[in-house]
Amino acid sequence: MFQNQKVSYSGVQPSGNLTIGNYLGALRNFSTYSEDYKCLYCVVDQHAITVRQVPADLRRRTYETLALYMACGLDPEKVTLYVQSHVHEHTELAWILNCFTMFGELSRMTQFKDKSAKHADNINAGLFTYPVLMASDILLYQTDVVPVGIDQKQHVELCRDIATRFNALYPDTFTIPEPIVSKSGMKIMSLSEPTKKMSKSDENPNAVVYILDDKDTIIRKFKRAVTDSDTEVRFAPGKDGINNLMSIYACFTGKSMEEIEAEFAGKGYGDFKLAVGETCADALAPVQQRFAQYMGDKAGLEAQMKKGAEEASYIARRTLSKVEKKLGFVQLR
Ligand code: AQP
Repeated sequence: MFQNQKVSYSGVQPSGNLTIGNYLGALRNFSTYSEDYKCLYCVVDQHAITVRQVPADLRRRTYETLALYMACGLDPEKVTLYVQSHVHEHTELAWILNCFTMFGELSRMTQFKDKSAKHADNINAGLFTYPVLMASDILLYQTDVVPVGIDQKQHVELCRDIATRFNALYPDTFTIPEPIVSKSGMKIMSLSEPTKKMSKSDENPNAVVYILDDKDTIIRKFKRAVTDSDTEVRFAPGKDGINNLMSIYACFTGKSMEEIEAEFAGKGYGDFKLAVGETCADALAPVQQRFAQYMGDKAGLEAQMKKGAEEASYIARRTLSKVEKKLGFVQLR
């Protein structure tokens, strides 16, 4: 579709303040594809309403997420950055794909199980069909690669199954996408419950390091991170807290676990936690500076949203029209 250029697609929900899990698992890796791929990165606001949102917060975070994309190095002149609800083809294709997705498949999704346990008073149909909307996001753009954190790999695999099923009935409709999990493959865990994923919607702010936290806050949060009664900085089974901190340090420094163990040999957890906090804060400082500049220009962000939506719509329309034609919908000219 893009003169033989491959397509990279991903999205982030504006469902809370973005965390270092979102940064290390996804955002930081998006710019890797800017040179060789046609890239589209979306602020997936329609996914966010599967759990209740305060409208003013959702609106503010939609701007912030777009600004963070740019602050993380995505140049809107080279990549398409847009907001999901601005391109109506996402929900239109999602309806069609719902009819090609099995109840049993959706019931097996880990995120659905986790989120329905967390929001037992609001297990809505959107939460259940979330992966179908995500499949629609990806397939609309004939995507080749989807850079995601490991927690989202299952959804991309379901998307592949849906596309393969559709293609078997209506050949050559969708490109089958490949999930790309960053080399470290890390799932960043909560600082207070290190067996649980670090999530932007966590109610405990001390469990989460936000991309926009200031240096003192970041250092304080790492100092308070739950570890164990051992004192040696060592990556080992059962040491979930320290393993998580070592993974975070490894992601920011590029060091191996052996190198980290050697660096902190003979030093205690206190020194290590301080180093993790300082390294993380220093790495995020330039992102925060650029973010502040972009947020200072709301009109500029809106212009980007408009440009991105136009670029995305053009491609989305072509795929949706191809799908509708194959299904036998009457197309009026
Ligand atoms: N803890 C994490 N470790 C590694 N990667 C992560 N991602 C999220 N958390 C971690 C990756 O960030 C991208 C955007 O995620 P999302 O906004 O689509 O939703 P999510 O995966 O549900 O992220 P959150 O932070 O947990 O949001 P809430 O709390 O709203 O559910 C994805 O590529 C994801 O893999």
